[in-house]
Amino acid sequence: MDHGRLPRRLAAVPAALVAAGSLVLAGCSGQDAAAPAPVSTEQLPAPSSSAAPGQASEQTSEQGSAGPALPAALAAGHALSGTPQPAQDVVTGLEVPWSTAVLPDGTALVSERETARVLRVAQAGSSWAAQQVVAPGPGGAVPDVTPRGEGGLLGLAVSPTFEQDRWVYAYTTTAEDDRVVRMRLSDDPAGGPGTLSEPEPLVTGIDSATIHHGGRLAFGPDGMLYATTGDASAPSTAQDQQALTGKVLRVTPDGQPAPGNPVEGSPVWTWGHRNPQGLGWDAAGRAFAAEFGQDTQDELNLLEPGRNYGWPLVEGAVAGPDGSDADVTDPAFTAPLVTWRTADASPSGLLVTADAVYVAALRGQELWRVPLADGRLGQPERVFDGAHGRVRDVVAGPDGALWVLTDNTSRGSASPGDDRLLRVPLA
Ligand SMILES: [Ca+2]
Repeated sequence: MDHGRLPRRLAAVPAALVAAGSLVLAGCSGQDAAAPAPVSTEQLPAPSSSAAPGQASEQTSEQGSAGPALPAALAAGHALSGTPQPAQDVVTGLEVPWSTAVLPDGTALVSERETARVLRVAQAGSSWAAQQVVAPGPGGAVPDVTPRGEGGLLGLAVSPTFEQDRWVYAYTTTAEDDRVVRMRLSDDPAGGPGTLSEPEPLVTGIDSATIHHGGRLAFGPDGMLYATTGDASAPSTAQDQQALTGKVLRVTPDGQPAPGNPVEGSPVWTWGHRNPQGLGWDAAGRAFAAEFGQDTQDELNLLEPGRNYGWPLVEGAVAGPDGSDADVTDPAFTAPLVTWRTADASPSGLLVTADAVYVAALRGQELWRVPLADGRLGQPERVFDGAHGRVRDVVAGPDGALWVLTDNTSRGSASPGDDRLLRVPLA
């Protein structure tokens, strides 16, 4: 990767991370198979001062305007710190929930993967209650969603300028593809949960199979929309920079390839991913992503534009299924910061707070806390110790706690319809 070819404005924003290439594997021997193995405890590279989130950047100063405000979802995470306390129920009786997104009014939206419903969680007296937002599809669901396998109604994201534009973004599986859409949320003057408009397609034609959809959406500190895509069971496409699968995409809020992407006119931001479902930024503007490995190692990565995260030549820090001849130390591949055995993690959603990266883990039935201090990661710690089953997502809740979705109804569960939105206070 020749970073010198990146447009200057991009190099000034998230890619002050270019030095990440200097991170080297240190001690991922796999010998302590019971514990996750940080592969680097070195100082993470800091973005340049001109790229501080929410500040005027080189990119925006070229446009002669102030920098974008930090998206509320990121700011809310950065305001959190402390030790996780025992979890409490916010809402019970959810059916395969996938994503939570908090609105400026202190309510939150939850997507259900298979019903394609969007629920609005609002305070009701001293507790919380969920009601279905009415969308134009059958039964008030989001239209054109065709759940299959791991696909359906997946990630949600709220526009950073929601109070002006009312856009809610969603990653969906249709009969033909995976796609990113947006819908306008209208409030109900009578105090009900509101309505969603017909979806406007923004990014279409993402190949879709039964498994490996990716599906996480998040607005970055640069105000651009990022989407994680899986390899759709076609691993080699992750190495094809023309394909939309096995990537992290970066587009404008209108769905156009974002200015300054590694290849102008392409939405591709990073590549070589298998099935990334977690995405977040720290207060310094570093991008983190979590990704499912196949049989050996799951990953927490530091993302920087134009980098190749290795799949299917490399899995975690070892040779991948197509990598019998690959040199996993080749700097052409960006190594993960942390790896887990797939049985311990299988990570989905991710939240960066002031002092940690939290990772929701499905197969590992865990909420992992990876300490983050002074730009260094610490040894991952278990928060739930299996107490809540499979865990799908973690966000900063509107009440100052972590809000966490379980995922126990999607696999022939013994307790159908009993997935939960939990709150985990920090103290
Ligand atoms: Ca990788």
